[in-house]
Amino acid sequence: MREFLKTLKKIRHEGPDSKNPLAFKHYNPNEKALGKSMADHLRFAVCFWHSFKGTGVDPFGPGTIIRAWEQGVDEMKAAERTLRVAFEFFTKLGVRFWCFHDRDIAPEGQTLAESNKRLDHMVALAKKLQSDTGVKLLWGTANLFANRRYMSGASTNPDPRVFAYAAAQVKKAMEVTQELGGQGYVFWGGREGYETLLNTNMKRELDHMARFLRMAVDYRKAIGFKGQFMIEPKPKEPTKHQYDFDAAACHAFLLKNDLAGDFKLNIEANHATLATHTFHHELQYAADNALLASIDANRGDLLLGWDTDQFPVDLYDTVYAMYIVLRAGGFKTGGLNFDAKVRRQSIDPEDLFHAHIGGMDAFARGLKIAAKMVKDGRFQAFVDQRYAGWSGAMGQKIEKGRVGLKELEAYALKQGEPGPRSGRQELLENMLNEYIR
Ligand code: XUL
Ligand code: CO
Repeated sequence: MREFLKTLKKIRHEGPDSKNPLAFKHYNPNEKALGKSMADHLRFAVCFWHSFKGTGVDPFGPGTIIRAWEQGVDEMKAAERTLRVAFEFFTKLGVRFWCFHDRDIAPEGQTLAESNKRLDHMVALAKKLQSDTGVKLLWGTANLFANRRYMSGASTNPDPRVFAYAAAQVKKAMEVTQELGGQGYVFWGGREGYETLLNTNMKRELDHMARFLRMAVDYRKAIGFKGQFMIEPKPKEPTKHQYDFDAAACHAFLLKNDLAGDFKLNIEANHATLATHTFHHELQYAADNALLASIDANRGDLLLGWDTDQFPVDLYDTVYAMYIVLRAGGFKTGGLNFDAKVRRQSIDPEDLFHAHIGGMDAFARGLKIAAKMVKDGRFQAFVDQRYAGWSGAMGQKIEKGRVGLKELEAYALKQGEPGPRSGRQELLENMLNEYIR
């Protein structure tokens, strides 16, 4: 295999005292936490769109990132080279998974038929590269938001011809995801939302979105695709109001439309914060409702307040996240996909390594710390003790639905004032800091 990233070697674990920026300090794939290897716990994936198609474009100027391997060749040759470089990168970084949108790996053609042909060509190459390197596909998806035909949405477009085009694209993207052994398929809302209710029939659009997802479920069954279907919540961007606002909104939509058994969620950190939730709130909601399948690992910036998609380096975030993932039983088909992009000034291929090494080390530390928290059981013991009354006679009667307001009134009159107890937040925050070091 031709090397494009010649100067960059395989990234190895050198331990916490290493000063080598191109080495892992904490991520050690075979090291065990709670009886399972770090690689199996974390299931890292590189996302193709940001890391290999991102150019650093922002609203004030065009891209700043120019990749040498894409220069001086036609767009299909550039696509082939980019895919080869990506697999070289995955291998040198030591990740076991990748994720892509149809249009990231194969540029769109003049017609749908040509786009499909181009995609087939690139999928054949991806299949070969997967088998040469052992890197697997975590999930695939379709880009139903970049082309101008989707400016008013895909499945929620006022024009059924656009709905049909999007359906055709999802059908094909699902087929190629299956061809590549994808463990999941993601539906992120793209432009499914609205800018103004003055031109929008929200009820009709949401019914169409449900119809679209139902068709996808039917087709998955027809072709025997076993991958996990996921919805990725996001509250805004690109539209002012995205329909898949947050985990709870997605859950309600799935329940209403009898789709809850067919979908789980892919929770993205920066989408959670855009919804004015914490990342761990969204993870906990998903876990509590058996909806937590996968994570798009990144972070936002409080001062910017938009979807900056930065690489995750905040230890509190990774500790909280892994504490929830571990207690939810870990990833099955999902993993940690770095849906994150290097900054506009980070123009060298080397920056892609720094970004991923930092993210992987931050999650490895998060995992180690969270595993210790689970093992010690101090936080769990506190919570159990706080709710201990519910295991008592009256608590159980309430939980089992054996009493009503009348019985509770009699009980309260007899009991008198319950007497409040401290929630001990500061004590618990200090205890968390004992672990984060
Ligand atoms: C957009 C986003 C997407 C999805 C896949 O904010 O997160 O890249 O992850 O379509
Ligand atoms: Co995402």
